[in-house]
Amino acid sequence: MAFPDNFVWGAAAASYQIEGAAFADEKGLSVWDVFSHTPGKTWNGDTGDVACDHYNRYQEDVQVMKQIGLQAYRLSISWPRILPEGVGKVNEAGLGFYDKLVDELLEADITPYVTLFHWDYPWELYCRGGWLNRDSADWFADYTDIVVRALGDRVKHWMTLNEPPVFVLVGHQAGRHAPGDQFSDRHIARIIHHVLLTHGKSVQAIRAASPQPAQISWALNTDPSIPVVEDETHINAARETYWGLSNGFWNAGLWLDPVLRGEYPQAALDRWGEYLPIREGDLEEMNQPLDFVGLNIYRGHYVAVEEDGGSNIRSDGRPELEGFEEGYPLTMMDWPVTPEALYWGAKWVNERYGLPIAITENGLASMDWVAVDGAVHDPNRIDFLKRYLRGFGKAGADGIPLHAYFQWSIFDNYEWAEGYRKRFGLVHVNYQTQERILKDSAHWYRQVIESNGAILDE
Ligand code: GBH
Repeated sequence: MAFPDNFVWGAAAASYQIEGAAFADEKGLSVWDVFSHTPGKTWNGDTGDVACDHYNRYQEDVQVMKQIGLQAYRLSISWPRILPEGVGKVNEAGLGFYDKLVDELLEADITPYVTLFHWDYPWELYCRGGWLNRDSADWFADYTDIVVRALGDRVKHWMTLNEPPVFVLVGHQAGRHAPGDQFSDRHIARIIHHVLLTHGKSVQAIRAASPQPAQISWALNTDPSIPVVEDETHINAARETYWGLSNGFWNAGLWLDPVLRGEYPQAALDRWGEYLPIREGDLEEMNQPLDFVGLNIYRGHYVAVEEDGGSNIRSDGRPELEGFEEGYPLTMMDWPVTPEALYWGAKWVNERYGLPIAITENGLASMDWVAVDGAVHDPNRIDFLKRYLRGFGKAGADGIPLHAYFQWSIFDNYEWAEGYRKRFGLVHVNYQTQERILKDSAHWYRQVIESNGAILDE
């Protein structure tokens, strides 16, 4: 059996990418509100001010999810909607939105999987040092407590942070995402330590506040190494590449070892130890039991072993891909289609930590064809999802415990610095009219769900 009987089929989205209503009902500013309104930062100057207007259309949107037959929906909560200043006074209107959304989902028989933070960091807290400030862990734990007290009677699946390497590195090192900083390694290491501490404190806050046994994880982005030949030599080389620290701060072990083993990888200590502000007890705080590992996977990197015994890995940890990636189809993000990524991602992480695996995001941006008959044809999306899902099913057939799969994304939405030009949805959104149209892939995904993946073999 590739997909177990209790496997969960879902789709995901995130607050700033779909809600709109960026200045409504006393919501505070997030770093993304400020960044997207800064000239030159996003494609076409696009902002999330309106996005899919999901804040006002959530009832209709839940009906769309129901039509697709989703068993679960992964949403995120806007921290400054709940706490306009990040800490302190609670905004009941903001909390009320998620309260109603959760009820609407349960009414439709869709299980909410709630991510507490998907990048819309409170501007007020950024002004107090943001992630550089060690207090950020306690600020987040307080916020967690408020949300879990409000929703925990109905929500039992929680994720703390979405893609910590991306918001830390793209937001604070490359500066291409909010808040747009370009810090040195010293500051980045400090931020990473605080983010890991935040995760651990948040997990503890969830367990303490939840009135029912909660299922907890986070959503870590990772680009798995894939052996180009499935023999022992290549598999070992791919494993070594994956856990080796040649891709620096992006390395999955840097993020997962503290959380699941209570220690930084030795190579990370050798490299950044003097920058990590480790205090007594920090690693224990980070190392809280999780119920599954959530992985966001869009692509992998092929690993080849050369005749002299070396491999094709460059100093930045990325394989030299000439001859492999060339000729591979690229998605509209220019990421190559590498369907084995879900198999190897599940395999590497499960063999090291032993936990069930959820794919918390997977999908692609594609050029969709809005036809004269009103349908939206997206054959590339069906092809992509089918091949990636077969890879994930293979992991299940190999005995790896699979928990869930969340397609990214239920709707076309605000693709951060790329604005609205990149469409990831199962559902097309006409941004002029806010009309939603199910793409061909949505109809296809409905059948995948109904058959618990059996149609993938056809
Ligand atoms: C996710 O980020 C986000 O969680 C989500 O909000 C977003 O809309 C979605 O994915 C689509 O972008 O080596 O140049 O080929 C994606 C994080 C990290 C995935 C880098 C692709 C490889 C880029 N990405 N990764 S490259």
